[in-house]
Amino acid sequence: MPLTCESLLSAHPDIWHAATVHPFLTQCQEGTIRPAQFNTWLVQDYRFVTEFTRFLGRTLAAAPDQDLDILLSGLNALQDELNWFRDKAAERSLNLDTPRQPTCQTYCEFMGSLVNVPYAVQATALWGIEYAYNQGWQLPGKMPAPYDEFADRWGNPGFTDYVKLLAQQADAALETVPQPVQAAAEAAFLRVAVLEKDFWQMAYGVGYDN
Ligand code: HMH
Repeated sequence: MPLTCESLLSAHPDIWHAATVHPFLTQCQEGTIRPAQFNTWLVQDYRFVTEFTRFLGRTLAAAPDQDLDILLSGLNALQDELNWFRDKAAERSLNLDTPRQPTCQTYCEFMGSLVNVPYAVQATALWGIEYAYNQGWQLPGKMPAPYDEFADRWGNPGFTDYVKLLAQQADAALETVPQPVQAAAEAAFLRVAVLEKDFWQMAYGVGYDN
């Protein structure tokens, strides 16, 4: 049986739950998140997305012809997303040059490590990273302003479709690789899940400090 994205989720429900259900998101939905926490997340996530863009670029470089179209649409969306982050930070007078916190740094280093690995591993990690936000921002239910805009960015139907296509591409890549590469893909998925959980928690470790 080849590994699939679906089989990863059903083999590891607890760790995936911890990656996608967190008080940070519940408090956004309730409108009770403290600005210091939200702003900490926002700045760190911008720093994350700059590195994630490079990771997607490396994944694109290794992709088979038939996957280029979807990955290019992802890169195109990230161009918009980086500009949107800059707008959101400016609205809140946040300094995007704030150093990365250790958790963000660790996550970025992990993505940096996915350079000389088979495409199947990169594609699985890419799907996991995107699906974590797609689920995380959707699961709490409708969010009030100003958090609705954030929930919609990763929860909107177009993004949900994109993440499904990423899963199909990862599944297709996993089908053709030997068992040790499947094991590496599973390890990458688990690492993503832990880092996602830690990333939400990071917002509570420190207040935003300009
Ligand atoms: C931490 N994971 C984190 N930030 C994001 N913006 C995404 C995933 C995007 O899917």
